[in-house]
Amino acid sequence: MTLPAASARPELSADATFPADFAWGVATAAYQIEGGVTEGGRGPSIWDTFSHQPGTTINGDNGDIACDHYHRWEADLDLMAGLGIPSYRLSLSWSRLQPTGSGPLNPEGVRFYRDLLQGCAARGITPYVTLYHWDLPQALQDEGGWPERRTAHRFGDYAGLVADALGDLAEHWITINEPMCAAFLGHSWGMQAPGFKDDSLAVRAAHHLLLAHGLALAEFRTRRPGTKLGITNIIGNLNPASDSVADHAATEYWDAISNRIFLDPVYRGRYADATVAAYGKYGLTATGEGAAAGDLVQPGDLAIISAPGDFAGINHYTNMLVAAGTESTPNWTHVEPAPSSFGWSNTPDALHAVLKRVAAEYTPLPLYVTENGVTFHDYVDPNGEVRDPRRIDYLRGYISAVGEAISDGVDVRGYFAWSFMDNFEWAEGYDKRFGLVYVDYGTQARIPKQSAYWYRDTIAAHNAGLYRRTAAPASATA
Ligand code: IFM
Repeated sequence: MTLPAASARPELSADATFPADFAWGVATAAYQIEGGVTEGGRGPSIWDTFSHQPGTTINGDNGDIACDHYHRWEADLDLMAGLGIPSYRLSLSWSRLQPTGSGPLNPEGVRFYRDLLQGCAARGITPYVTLYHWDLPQALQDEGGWPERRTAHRFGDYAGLVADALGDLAEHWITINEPMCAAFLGHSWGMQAPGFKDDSLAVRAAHHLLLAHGLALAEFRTRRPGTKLGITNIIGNLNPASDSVADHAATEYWDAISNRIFLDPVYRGRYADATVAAYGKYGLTATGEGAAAGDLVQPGDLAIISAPGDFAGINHYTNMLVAAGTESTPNWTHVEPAPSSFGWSNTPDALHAVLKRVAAEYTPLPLYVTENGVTFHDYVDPNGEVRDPRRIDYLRGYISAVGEAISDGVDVRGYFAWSFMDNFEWAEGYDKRFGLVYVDYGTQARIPKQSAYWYRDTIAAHNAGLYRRTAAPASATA
């Protein structure tokens, strides 16, 4: 494919700075793009099961074929390289690598990911690899899934095997993507796999996902001491809808059960009092001190969960106004203006605020924005082009916000646009298009959107030294 020539220098905020080696990237996840769900010895995952149940996804969509990346990965990497994108965050399908979630790795799965990661290297693309992006092997779900403690240990075992089999091919490893969604969207809100609506299961899943993170980190530390490790959390920016005491209290409550439930244990080594106040009824305690056998939080769990990582991954999409409602009913609204086709806002200051908050309140570790992006009703125009000026506006704002946070002293090392290409957006199926590259699902043609060229030119402008540079901070490791 011949790509259009670079346009004029894309403008970012004059207050933005970036380190010379800033990681400019795009992100995807296995189930959302791979397809090939019965090929290469892959076992079923909870997303295969869930998406095949009537009424769970828009239009009954599923990931059986998705972007057919399993067969088209070479052309996809060629396109990425052609767009000058130097970093790629991808995830491994647990059930492709270990079909039932225990036992030895599947050699065909290992071969696929070794080829993929070596394919990145061959094209000068640096991979950032996520071990778990929501696709639990169905066999482990049949034994109770994340609400069961043993699943965390299965994940630790899996991580150790992956470290041995693939750990030489990437430096940066993310243990778990967005435990908030895996736990709560999957076990409390019922809108994602495995589709439960039970807060107690969600809280148990949350703790075990965090424990799984810590166990995986320990396995990698032992087997691949040179790798850089971290967990990715999705962090919303929450503000009270009014000055009322009730709205402030509601905001703190939602912060405790959506953000702090994952940030505090990893970076402070204990669950916040506000989180325990909300979920103590399901067995959550601050540290597990004095727990009896069988209690949810065991002595030692928080030490495992808070073992030092090398970076913190932040996914950010939404800015929310929180109004008092009932304890069990979210009463928040996304902030206008310019809602996406998801109804999400275009409010870059929210990302700036999240980065500053995590750095100020939680960790001195380098931060990576491991996902950020937006959906619109993109379409191919009669000239065969996909014009998405609102996505360009969104990216310009959010990338500027990252650069401004860096200028303010926050150590941000990279930004990964979600997503490289349109893909299976979970319960929203193929209805929501997040990609920089348009996917025609009928033909599997890839058509870079205007925003892909804008991103290419932004990266090129950075490489040419057209944006202000930050010296790399001395503090950091990753
Ligand atoms: O598509 C998802 C991704 O899998 C996890 N983070 C949020 C994205 C957009 O909803």
